[in-house]
Amino acid sequence: MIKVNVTAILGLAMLISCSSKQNQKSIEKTINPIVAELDLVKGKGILFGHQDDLAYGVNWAYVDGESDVKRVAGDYPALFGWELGGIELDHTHNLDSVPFQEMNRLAVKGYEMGDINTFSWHPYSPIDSISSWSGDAEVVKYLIPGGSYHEQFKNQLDKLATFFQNLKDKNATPIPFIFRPWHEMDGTWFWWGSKACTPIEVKELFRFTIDYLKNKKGLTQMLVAYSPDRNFTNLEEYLTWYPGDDVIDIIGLDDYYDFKIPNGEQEVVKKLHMLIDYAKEKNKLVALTETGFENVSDSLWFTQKLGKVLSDSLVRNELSYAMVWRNDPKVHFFFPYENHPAASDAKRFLDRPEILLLKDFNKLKNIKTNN
Ligand code: BMA
Repeated sequence: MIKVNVTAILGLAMLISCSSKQNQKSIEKTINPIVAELDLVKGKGILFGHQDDLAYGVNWAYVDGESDVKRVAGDYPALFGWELGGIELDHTHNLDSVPFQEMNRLAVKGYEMGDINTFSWHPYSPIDSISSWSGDAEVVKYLIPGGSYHEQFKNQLDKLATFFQNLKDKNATPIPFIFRPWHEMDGTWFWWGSKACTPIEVKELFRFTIDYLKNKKGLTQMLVAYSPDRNFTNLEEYLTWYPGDDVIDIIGLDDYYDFKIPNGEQEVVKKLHMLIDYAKEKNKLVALTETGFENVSDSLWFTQKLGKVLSDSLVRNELSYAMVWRNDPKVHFFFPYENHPAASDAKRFLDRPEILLLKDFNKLKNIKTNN
């Protein structure tokens, strides 16, 4: 059923691209199926996403069919987030102990269910294997073309590419996905952050990464998200590290902190409006690529904070998705588990018509494709 719809959406995407007003015979580009799907939901709702949702939750791990979002709200998220840190060192498990084999299986399953998959990557430095959270370490300048560790970096990208190439459906067709590397570069906590390298170096790193994965490794089914953290007050600042319109498909924001300050929701809305203006001008998608409130210790956070931002009329009409971070019982969680004090509020938030879980998303795809 879903496979038929996805095929139909692909058809729709080709149709849109063929009937495009532009007379660009030489640029025969087909639209990525994820773009077609997200265009379809635009104005009708915002996909809700959750990191590692199918892998583990607060009271369970690796049980097929489980999901903390489903336990609380009766349905799966419409978008699943996954983390690839460790793959570049041939680790069998990512840095949060998720086996890569299992991640592949669950991401493929998620796709077959109708979900969109998005991947983050917190690599260990190819120079000395220090973790991503080494905000003072000078790494980037050695990785970019001409740098003394460029070949080792390419070797890391080869391993990442192999994982992505193995994301295939039953017919061995490559599964489209979103990749969100080098995020929160405006922060000071990563070795690609504002303390350790220059914007020009980050742009080069970003451009090289995508060029290599798409053009050398053939990963043309990939969409790319640009996601600084919240440290900007205008568009120019937001675009400080932007690698270019030819590289980026999704104009993103990672924002936890603004939600913690009084009336911070207005700050998030203001920032999203800047992103929306830019995305409209450039014909791109917009997403709140990472957010949440650690351990959901405000029991009304979902309706009163996140819900407030997502019900702003421009945001509601233009945002493609919003994703909350993972539920790891040993570290932290960002979606309430069953009977948690915030669970009923989270359900109320997810029940809102503008928030789309998997069934809502699939229904929208059916309606359009069956017409
Ligand atoms: C952070 C935390 C860490 C985790 C990392 C990568 O926000 O959740 O525990 O290792 O993301 O997933």
